Amino acid sequence: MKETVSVYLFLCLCGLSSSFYRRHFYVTQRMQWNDAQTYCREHYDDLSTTTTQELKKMTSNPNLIDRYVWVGAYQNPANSSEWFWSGGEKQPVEQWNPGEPNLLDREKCANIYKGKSGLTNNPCDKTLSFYCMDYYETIVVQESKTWEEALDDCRQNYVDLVSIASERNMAEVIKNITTSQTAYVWTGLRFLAGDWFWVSGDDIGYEAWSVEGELQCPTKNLKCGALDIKNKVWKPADCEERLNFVCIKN
Ligand SMILES: [Ca+2]
Repeated sequence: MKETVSVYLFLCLCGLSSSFYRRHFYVTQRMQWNDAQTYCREHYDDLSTTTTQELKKMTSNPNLIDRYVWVGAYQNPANSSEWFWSGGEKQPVEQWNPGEPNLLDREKCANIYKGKSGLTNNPCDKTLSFYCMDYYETIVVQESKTWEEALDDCRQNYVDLVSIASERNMAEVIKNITTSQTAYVWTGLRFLAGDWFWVSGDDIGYEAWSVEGELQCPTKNLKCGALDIKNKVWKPADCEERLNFVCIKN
């Protein structure tokens, strides 16, 4: 039997409201919008809600097999000019591509358009591949471990070591970090083969290095990234140091 292929794409860089991150999964099986929603709710949290920033990444995913790909927005049955996300929030009008949404009496579900950064609408019974999402929260683990041990712990008991890939992620982590017993905590930041990267696969776009922080080539022992809680900056640290750490969890 052919299995549905879900391609892990990226960890959302935009903590949504109070305390979560989200991650999108591209599902290549083609379904009508309603069936896609059911599928996502069974296997993930929901059909994807996206910000404008996420839309850019999702529409430029080179693995898209369709020009149109379902996401979670649908027309309010009681008001054809109003659209909601599957999760319940209102979908902002500025996310539509020019000229969309059109044909409001029959195109009641929303999709992204490969290569363009906005949404278009289509009839809900069209069968398309789609994006599902999972939500995550952050958790501070009050055990002091080396970076490798922390990584193992997060991956075994939660999802992964945290990425702090935007200002909002930073605010999110800082807000929830009050329980740490150490002044620095491990993050998923690692230096290997000449570059710093997030172990979860996120891009290093946003940066928050301490002044002495971003050394082009860190000295031998400072190849793991810790978060300095008080100063809200990243700092290269000895991977063997024992620190509390932050994981993302479902
Ligand atoms: Ca349309």
